[in-house]
Amino acid sequence: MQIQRNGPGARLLLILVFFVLSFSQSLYLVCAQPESMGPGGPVVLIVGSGISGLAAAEKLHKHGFQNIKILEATGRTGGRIWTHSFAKGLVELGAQWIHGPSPENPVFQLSSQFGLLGPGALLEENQKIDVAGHPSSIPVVYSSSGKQISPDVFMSIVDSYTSWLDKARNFSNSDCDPDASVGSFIQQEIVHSSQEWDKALIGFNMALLKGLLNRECCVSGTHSMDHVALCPFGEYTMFPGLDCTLPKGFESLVDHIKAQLPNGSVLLNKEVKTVHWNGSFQDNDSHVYPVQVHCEDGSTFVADHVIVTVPLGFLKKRTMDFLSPPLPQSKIQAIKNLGFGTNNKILLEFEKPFWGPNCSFIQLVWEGDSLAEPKKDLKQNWMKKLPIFVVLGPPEQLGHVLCGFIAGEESEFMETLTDKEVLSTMTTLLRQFTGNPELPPPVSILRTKWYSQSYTGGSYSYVAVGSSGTDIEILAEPLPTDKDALTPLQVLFGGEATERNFYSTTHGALMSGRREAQRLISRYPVLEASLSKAKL
Ligand code: 6YU
Repeated sequence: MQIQRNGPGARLLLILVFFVLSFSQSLYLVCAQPESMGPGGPVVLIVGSGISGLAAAEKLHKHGFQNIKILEATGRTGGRIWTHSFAKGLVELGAQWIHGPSPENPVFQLSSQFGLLGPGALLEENQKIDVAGHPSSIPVVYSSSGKQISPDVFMSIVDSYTSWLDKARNFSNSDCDPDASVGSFIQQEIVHSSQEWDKALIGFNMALLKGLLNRECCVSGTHSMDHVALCPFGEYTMFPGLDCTLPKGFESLVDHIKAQLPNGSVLLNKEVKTVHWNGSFQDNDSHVYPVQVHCEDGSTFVADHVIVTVPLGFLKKRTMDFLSPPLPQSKIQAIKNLGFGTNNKILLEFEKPFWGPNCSFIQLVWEGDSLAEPKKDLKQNWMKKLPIFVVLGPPEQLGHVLCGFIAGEESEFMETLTDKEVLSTMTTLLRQFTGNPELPPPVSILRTKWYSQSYTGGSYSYVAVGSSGTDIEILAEPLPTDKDALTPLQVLFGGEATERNFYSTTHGALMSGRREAQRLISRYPVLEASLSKAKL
């Protein structure tokens, strides 16, 4: 039968479609809304007040959810965003740069909306620069024999190294050995290329490359690039833009997001011990909820939904007992497979700078270093893993501060030492590399201990050999895992380690929080509808 556009048949069809749609919408509302939904809408608990948890709360609040509480184990909000006083100003203990600050990056968007960016970050030309994750300036390079290495020599090796790293990003799961690592791939490229090197330079070039690989370990937050999976390496996506910092500290962004929430939304010093789900838990008004959260201090909270945003490092320690009933096997395996490593900072304040005004970072090269895994005598050798000092600034506001980065087991060992021991080692190291035995020691030190932080257990996630982007997606799947769109969701998972293309970053964490908020919002169209009505 042919239906004419404006004929009675078409009208009848339209009425029928409208009727079916309205009926299925009402059916959806009845089924999708948990039976226990009390006055004020669904009760949502968020575990963790990092940028992921806060972003989830802010989005839910904006969409009409009124019963939201964030439970935070520590005495502060921000998690791995942590601005601290040091020297004459502020430094970052966690996230330092907005990676790829351009309009697509939600951390950039928010920071710009709140007026938190400096003039450089607001320049359109800076937002367009595509550095593809590589440092954009030329360092001052010192070798362990106290010599300064010519930037040309260093940069020619950097150029080759950068091209191999870019090549490593071009694999996909279909054309690559799943057991291959980024480290082994780069080593192959080095061996291949070294056949053309002047024999006298081979040892020196290897030492330079070892320094670059150690730097890469800091970027990826891993002990060795041999642990980072090759096939999914290119899934990590970078926005354009010249990395920038927040002049009032990264935590100023956290404070602005938090300020959008009603007072009392964040409960500090509330360490969640266990998330009980798939249950029937009553509140004082006899409403029944499927989830109950138990805290270490004995308090309990019932909820329709809980969004867990704790770091992967914490989940690794509590895989088997953080949830009751426990996590499904697929999630347990994903948590085990994915990598979570340590990248620490050693901040040193100097009375006077020994570096020039144009120096933005100092690269160290241990002569005689080879690509092989170094000797395990950590007490003796831990400092050899430190490849780079970034010059922080501006000196007028901060003073003269270097920030050393160190990753892996050596970084975890450094956490066990005293400040005095680390300061003394850094003084010896800098005297050796600058060739100046009289170099005055730093006047103060501050360092991070991300591995020992019980609620973090390291710095950030990476896709380890034996895992893939699919593990990230499995980690992000809500519970129950029943794919039926009408099954009420109980436990949802956010946090940087759940973003397949943007893991390990603040923008990835923020996106993950918004993603999980959206997952809930789309289950409650009635809240959306009443909010829009109220706005009219
Ligand atoms: C970025 C950068 N950056 C340096 C260093 C670190 C990180 N990142 P959170 O942990 O924040 O929140 C969870 C909360 O949960 C927390 O408050 C806990 O206390 C709480 N909690 C835990 N257990 C609990 C319980 N039981 N009960 C209640 N609460 C509980 N990112 O954008 N720029 O410059 C750096 C850097 C030293 C440690 C970084 C950087 C990572 C971000 O800091 C991090 O992803 C987010 O803040 C995490 O937020 P969240 O909310 O998820 O967790 C190819 C390829 C390569 C891939 N790598 C590329 C490199 C990019 C990373 N760059 C890093 C560089 C630096 C310097």
